[in-house]
Amino acid sequence: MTDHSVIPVKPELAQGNRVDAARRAEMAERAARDPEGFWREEAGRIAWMTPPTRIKNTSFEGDVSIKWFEDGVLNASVSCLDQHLAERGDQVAIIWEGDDPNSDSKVTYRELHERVCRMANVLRSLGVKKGDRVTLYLPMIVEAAVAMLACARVGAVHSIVFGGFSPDSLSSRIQDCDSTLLITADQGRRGGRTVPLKTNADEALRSCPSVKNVIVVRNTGGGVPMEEGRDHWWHTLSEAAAADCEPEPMSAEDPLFILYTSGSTGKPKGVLHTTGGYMVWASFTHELVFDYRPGEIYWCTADVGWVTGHSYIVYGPLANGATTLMFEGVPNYPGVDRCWQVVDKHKVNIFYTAPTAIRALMREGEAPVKKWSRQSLRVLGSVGEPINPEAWLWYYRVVGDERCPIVDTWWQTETGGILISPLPGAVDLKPGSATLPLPGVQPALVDGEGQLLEGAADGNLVILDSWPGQMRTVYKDHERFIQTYFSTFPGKYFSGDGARRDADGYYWITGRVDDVLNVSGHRMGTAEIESALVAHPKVAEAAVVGMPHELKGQGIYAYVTLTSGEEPSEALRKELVAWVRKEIGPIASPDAIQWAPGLPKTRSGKIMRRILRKIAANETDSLGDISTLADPTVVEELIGNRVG
Ligand code: 6R9
Repeated sequence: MTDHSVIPVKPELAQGNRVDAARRAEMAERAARDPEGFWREEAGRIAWMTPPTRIKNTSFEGDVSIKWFEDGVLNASVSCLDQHLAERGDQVAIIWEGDDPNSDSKVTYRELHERVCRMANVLRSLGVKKGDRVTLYLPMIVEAAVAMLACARVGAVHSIVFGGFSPDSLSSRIQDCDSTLLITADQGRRGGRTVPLKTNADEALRSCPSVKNVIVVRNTGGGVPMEEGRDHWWHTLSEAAAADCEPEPMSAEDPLFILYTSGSTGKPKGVLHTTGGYMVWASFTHELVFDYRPGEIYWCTADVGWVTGHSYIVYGPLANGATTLMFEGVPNYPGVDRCWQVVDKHKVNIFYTAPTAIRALMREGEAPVKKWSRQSLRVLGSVGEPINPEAWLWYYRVVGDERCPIVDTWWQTETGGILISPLPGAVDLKPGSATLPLPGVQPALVDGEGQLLEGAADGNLVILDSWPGQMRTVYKDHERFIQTYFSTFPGKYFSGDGARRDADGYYWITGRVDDVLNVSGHRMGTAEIESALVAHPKVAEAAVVGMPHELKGQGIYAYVTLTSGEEPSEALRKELVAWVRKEIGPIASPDAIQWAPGLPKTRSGKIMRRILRKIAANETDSLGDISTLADPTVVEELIGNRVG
């Protein structure tokens, strides 16, 4: 099937949708013509202590300044909790499904409110004040959502570090934002294995003098050392705390959270999101893109350590009064039918996952899917990387029985929420395309010189004007924010992605055009992996590129030059893989390491990654011009010793 195949909206399935094609067009037109009026109304979807009168005050020029709803006052936890108590206090807010299929629990809005208030009081009693940074290093347990909302309630800025990251990655993220408090758990559980969170945290904290207190959730009960005066059990503190807590009044532009993400250079950046615009965007997009209807059960399989977990497990769904399912485990444990078993068990209506999971499940065939009814499913979503049409069609045909529209949602940590996606029942689908921008979003394509491209075209994906959920700055480094996103094409936000636009105006994201890899939907900077490798005493130089990978989308291919006197060996290869896992985390494990006595460099000493990418992808008949290399013979040598 070609990518020009269209799957039109099925009118019988679109009945009851909040937004149909006409309404979508009306919204897009209004948002473009009268952004102030449009966003003033949409701001009403969240709870304000003082509603904003100034709506949009943004500039992509010069110093780049982005402010939305700036004179509004609110607290994100009130929008997610207090706002719902009168109408749906006894409705389930979070369904927690454990790694072990026999463990689950349900938390109502009223219970969640109480748990958040208690933890917020605990934070205050430990001296946490508005603006302080709190780092969270937690598994997928209800306490993760409680901790986020408790930070929001007292005005502290949370920084979540994915539980799969190493002690080193954790400590550098704590140091960058000077957190004074860390919340972690004894251990996590994933796919039947335990994750030593507290042990990792202890190791990380040896180089984090700013952290004065550690709150530890007793999760698995696995014994862990507690440091007198520094470490406190979550349950002890929270049982002793009062069950209500005054929310801190926050200005719309006060920070809500920092989330570190990989870029093409240097260490991960602290992406900063503020309160008002982010909350409006999370709520608006969650409702529109998933056509969320009151009473529905919604499941996003992401981890709260990534932005998808922030916006589409916690803030968006809770702001909308949804029932959000939080899953501790992995899609293939204890069996490859786990997702569909959970869908039937909890009658999930909306299911949102990543292409890498779909591809892995697709490989197991249809039987594990067909074993379960999946009758409750109504909308399916995809996020994190381009979805190939084969996987899209399998998802549509096998998982959704051709009944559920698929929303392929393009966005980034930086964008706060979804920017390009079909709306169910309002936009005809094309397998593999993220389709059209949401109302209020102005994407465009530019060529290498920054010239706007019209009509059907292939280019760099930029956004021409601000939307409320946009990141505001890189934490403590506004210059880097301007440099990274607004200097390549001045006056425009550059996403780092390439895209094609077809004759219908549909966007097809082709992937990163910078040195960022997307491995199973996780962003990895090649520079980070390279610096981990060269930190090994036997490595003189390293160059990392992406290679096509059937399941992960992209795999990690590393070229390594050893220090003189060192000999390549299988043992050393294993040692380097283990080293990178330890330095960054398992998600950064190289899939292939090629010993490279020399790397292709220009005369000025720049590594020509274009050539390394071609060799890794086994496309050596199209290397292009190599005449500018200082020593073209290294290329022959590298081709001859390609791995895999
Ligand atoms: C939400 C999230 C962002 C990068 C982004 C792009 C890729 C995300 C995509 C997609 C094609 C989609 N990406 N969604 N590519 N189609 N539907 O994943 O944030 O971790 O910051 O990654 O992921 O390359 O630039 P983040």
